[in-house]
Amino acid sequence: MPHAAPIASPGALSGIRSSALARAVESGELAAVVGPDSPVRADLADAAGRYARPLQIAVCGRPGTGRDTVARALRERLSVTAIGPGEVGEGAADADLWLYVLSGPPRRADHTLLATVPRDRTIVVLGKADTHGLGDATVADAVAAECAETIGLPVHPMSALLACADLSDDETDFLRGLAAAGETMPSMAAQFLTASTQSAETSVGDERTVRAGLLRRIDQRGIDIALAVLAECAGDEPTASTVNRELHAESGIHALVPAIRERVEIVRYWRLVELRARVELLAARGADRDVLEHLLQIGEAA
Ligand SMILES: Nc1nc2c(ncn2[C@@H]2O[C@H](COP(=O)(O)OP(=O)(O)O)[C@@H](O)[C@H]2O)c(=O)[nH]1
Ligand SMILES: [Mg+2]
Repeated sequence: MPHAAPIASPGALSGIRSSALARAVESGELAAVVGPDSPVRADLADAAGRYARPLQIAVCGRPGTGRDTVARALRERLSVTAIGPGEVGEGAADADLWLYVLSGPPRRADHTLLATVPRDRTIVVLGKADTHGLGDATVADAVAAECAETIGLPVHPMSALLACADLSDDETDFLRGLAAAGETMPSMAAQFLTASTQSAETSVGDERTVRAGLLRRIDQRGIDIALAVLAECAGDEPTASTVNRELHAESGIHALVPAIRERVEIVRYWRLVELRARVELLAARGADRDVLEHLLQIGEAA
């Protein structure tokens, strides 16, 4: 009986996807191909569980580019399992996709790191896009296009800080007051800190502290967007959740959804390759060998 290699050749790529193994695991019947008392039943159930685990994305890039914030944004906005540099551990080996964070035109270290991740499963973002050209998103688009040209992969501008925005009602009320007074975000961040006319106590604490907190949490562009939203809708009192939603929408994170979807088939392929390797090991042990080898056959009619 022909035995497939653990890593399928390109020719086997379509075969592996329509194999008896793929059908069994995707219909939830993998463990049931053997009897209830089979010594491999628990191993098959375990392998099926692993095959169906949630999509896992490893976030990488040079330190300081915003990797931890990107990982948090992926978890909070897209509900995927994301591993940032702070969480690297046993989970990193299970990555399905890699998300590489650039901070600008790639440097030598970026090229070196990018060469270590699988190109067909890597999505590249220009992080902290909000810091490129305050108030003019086309600047980040242009930088991202330049990066894409250099590395030969699409580059998505993204502001993870905005994707993670979680302004409170009090902070929103404070910003609403500024918008009503006609205040706009100055081009120098320090001027926002000192813009307070009086060092008044606000409902959220000392005004300077509140302003510093807002800069840290959503930065200049976030404040700029929030002030614009609050000024525009002065009549119908937008809530914190309205402002947060606008900040999330402006962050660019939603553009990653199609980029992730496009790679679902390749992720499925690599998971099947891993599953085959496990089933091959089980078959080699001998119990229920015929059943397992039948599963491993490639190119059978569905
Ligand atoms: N303006 C802005 N700052 C960000 C963004 N993402 C991260 N930062 C800030 O950059 C610093 C480093 O972030 P971190 O996620 O820990 O980067 P890491 O060292 O690559 O993990 C922190 O002060 C973040 O608040 C972003 O999208 N925009
Ligand atoms: Mg960090």
